[in-house]
Amino acid sequence: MKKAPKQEPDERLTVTPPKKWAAGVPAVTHALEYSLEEATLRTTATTLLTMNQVDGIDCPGCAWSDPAPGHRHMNEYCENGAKHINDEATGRRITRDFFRTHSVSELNRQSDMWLNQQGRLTEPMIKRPGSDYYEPISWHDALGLVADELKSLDSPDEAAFYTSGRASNESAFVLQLFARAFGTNNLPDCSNLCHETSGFGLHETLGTGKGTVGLEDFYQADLVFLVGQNPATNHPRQLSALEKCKVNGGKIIAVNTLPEAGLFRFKNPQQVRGVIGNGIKISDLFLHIRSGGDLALFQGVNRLLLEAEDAAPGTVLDNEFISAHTSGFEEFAEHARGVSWDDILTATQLTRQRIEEVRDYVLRAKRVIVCWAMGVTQQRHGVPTVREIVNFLMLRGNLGRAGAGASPVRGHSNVQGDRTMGVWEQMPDEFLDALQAEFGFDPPREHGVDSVKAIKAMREGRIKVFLSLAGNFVRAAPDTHITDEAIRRCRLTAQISTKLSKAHTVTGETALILPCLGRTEIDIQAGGVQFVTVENTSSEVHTSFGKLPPASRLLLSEVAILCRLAHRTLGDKVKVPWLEFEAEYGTIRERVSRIVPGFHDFNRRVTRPGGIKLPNPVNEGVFATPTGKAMFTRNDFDMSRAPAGALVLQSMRSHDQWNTIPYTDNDRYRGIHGGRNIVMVNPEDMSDLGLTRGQYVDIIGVWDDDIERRVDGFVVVPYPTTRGCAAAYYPEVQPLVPLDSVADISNQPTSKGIVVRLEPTTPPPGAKSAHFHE
Ligand SMILES: Nc1nc2c(c(=O)[nH]1)N[C@H]1C(S)=C(S)[C@@H](COP(=O)(O)OP(=O)(O)OC[C@H]3O[C@@H](n4cnc5c(=O)[nH]c(N)nc54)[C@H](O)[C@@H]3O)O[C@H]1N2
Ligand SMILES: Nc1nc2c(c(=O)[nH]1)N[C@H]1C(S)=C(S)[C@@H](COP(=O)(O)OP(=O)(O)OC[C@H]3O[C@@H](n4cnc5c(=O)[nH]c(N)nc54)[C@H](O)[C@@H]3O)O[C@H]1N2
Ligand code: SF4
Ligand SMILES: [Mo]
Repeated sequence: MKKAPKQEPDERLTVTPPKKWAAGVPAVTHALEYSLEEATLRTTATTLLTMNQVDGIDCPGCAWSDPAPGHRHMNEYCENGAKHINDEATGRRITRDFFRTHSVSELNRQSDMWLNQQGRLTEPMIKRPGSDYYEPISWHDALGLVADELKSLDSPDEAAFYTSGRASNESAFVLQLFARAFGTNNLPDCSNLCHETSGFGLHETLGTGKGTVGLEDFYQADLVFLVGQNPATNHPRQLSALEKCKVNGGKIIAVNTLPEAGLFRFKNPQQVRGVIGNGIKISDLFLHIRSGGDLALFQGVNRLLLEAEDAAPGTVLDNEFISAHTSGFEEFAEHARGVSWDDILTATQLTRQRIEEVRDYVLRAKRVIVCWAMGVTQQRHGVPTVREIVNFLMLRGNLGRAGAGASPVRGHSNVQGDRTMGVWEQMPDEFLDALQAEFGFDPPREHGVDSVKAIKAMREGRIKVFLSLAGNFVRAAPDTHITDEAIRRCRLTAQISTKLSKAHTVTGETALILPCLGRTEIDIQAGGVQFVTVENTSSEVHTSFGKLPPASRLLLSEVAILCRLAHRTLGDKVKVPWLEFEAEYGTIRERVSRIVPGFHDFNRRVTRPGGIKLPNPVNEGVFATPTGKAMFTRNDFDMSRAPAGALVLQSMRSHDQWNTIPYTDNDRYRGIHGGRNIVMVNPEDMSDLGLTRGQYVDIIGVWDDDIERRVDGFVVVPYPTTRGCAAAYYPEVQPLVPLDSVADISNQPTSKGIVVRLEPTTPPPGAKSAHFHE
């Protein structure tokens, strides 16, 4: 068994210029370095060679799609996928001795990275009221205790059930079934913090919340937009798809507040030219946009397209598509024609010439895809931005045909599947009716709480039991101090987890750690060896088979934990065969096949190579909107400004982390090594604000209430971010995101649009000195 690494903090924070290309040979070396630090050579070989293969382990990283069976590379994974999988397959273990020597409050003071590095959780633990230590507890007693707490509540709505997107379809389905059979729709999830905005924007306009493109579409596209997305770090194999697009003659436009490495050049380590050559140029046009300026950009482009049509009628717009499949065009067009250029240029900080160049690329392209991620969704006006992107696509009929469409690139490997399985606080009546018909109970109809509302309800004492299926809610959610206080007010918190995190150190009066199998591990139940299923960003549902022996013999699968808990809580009150579900997951899929559209014959179809491709109604010309057509919308963009002396801060991921969990404190592509408490500022803003490079500052939130939001001791790093826009890492700056600062309509926290001031400070005790290399 591997011991936890001794922490040897790097004395130096080193800053080198950002990289201009991504991947290549260093990516392979870095992946192996991290893997071997965590796991043995044999384990690494097992995980990596079966990763993303038919009958293999689905990568627990992002939701990017696999090529069709027969077209997969022997190494069908990226540097970061290798890190994610071996972070789970680590040889390190946390035993009961660990919890005897480390109190909960002491663990709470450790860094996110340190907690994760301690290894896999191995047995159920309880922190009892008044105690500051976790102690062992049997599964029987642990689940009995949760069941008793749930049964003692005055109303089922006093409980909330959080899900993070690594949970499988099977466990997600069981969780939502349990919550609804218990009587609540309180199903907050990580999607509320991630692509909720996309779901709303797409649903309103197209009648479906999902993306409309598959991997093959990228190969055929003439033009791909990458808006507010950092593929080299967060969806690395997307670069292979973009490479194919380029080789086939496609063009790429990147829109970002930062010049991210992978937006410029990609050296594909799976190809000879990537290993020895200069790789391939990715972006043909880079738009260095102001934070939150994307809506104005697409309005500008739409206005130019309308004007081009006026100048040469019948040559620019797809009038056939517009009249057959859309509604609201006239109102939209009238509005778009009236948008002022001054406003567009101020909101985007781009020149008109730049936006005209975009128009020219668009006019030359028959097939256009727009990809976006957190740079769009975690903004106040994210929903209208997504709607405006849809307007843009519809103008030239770039929907429902090959090589074109909308691509909200999903984060977690099964975040989309969890929603498909019913993990949403607002599931539509058709889904609830189907549950009712299948299981005979009456699911609650009133919407439940999302993540932000859950925090408010816990804070006000309205939610008393918080159960989490995967994830790290206290670090993923905004306004850390408020969220922590809310969780601490709960009577019971219970975490179904693979690894230790802050989620186990910020607890209710009673807290439980319920350790579970990860996706890499062999899952044997009474009915034999089980597999689970997941859905990727292209709506393909496929299997994932665990390959490694479990990290501890005391682990249960997520499905087993949830089924036993449901059985203990509900007994025979509802006619759900929980124990049959636990014994054989095929019986869960059988039910799903009768409840969720597109899943007929689920068990048989999902085991075919490549799995099931779920139909997207948009691609069949069906729009489930009030008009039965795709809807053009009129949107107004955000002209609000940070007050003088303030900056708009985005909180983003480094190259070496998985969401709330940093693996190391390096961010290779951005040239940051040995530290995460840094804030990237445009050199001209630095001189305006009188800041020097390497200087220490506190970051202070600017928000209209009387709460002070501050993080201390961050090093200023000059960086080519857009003027007025700064950048720092998530979750370190999480305390700065106000709970009430949410996107209109979707209620998603605005983690990319945080208004802050930087206040010079003296270096904290033991501070690292920063070294800058040109
Ligand atoms: N290695 C790794 N992979 C991951 C994850 C991880 O943590 N680590 N997380 C997974 C998850 S859950 C998700 S949701 C995805 C997230 O994938 P991304 O959305 O790529 O992740 P972020 O780091 O949040 O980066 C957002 C990008 O938006 C840019 N940006 C910020 N504000 C704006 C803006 O106003 N306009 C524009 N145009 N750009 C802007 C930032 O500079 C950055 O490049 O990644 C998934 N994959
Ligand atoms: N400021 C700011 N906040 C953000 C974001 C941002 O960009 N900026 N991004 C948001 C986004 S996009 C997302 S998706 C959320 C992420 O929020 P979450 O999904 O809640 O967080 P993760 O960090 O992915 O959760 C990691 C934990 O999941 C557990 N885990 C891992 N694998 C498994 C498994 O197989 N089973 C079980 N049961 N547990 C497992 C481990 O214990 C690990 O510690 O954060 C959001 N918060
Ligand atoms: S691109 Fe995403 S799914 Fe593919 S190997 Fe990398 S992290 Fe895993
Ligand atoms: Mo996400």
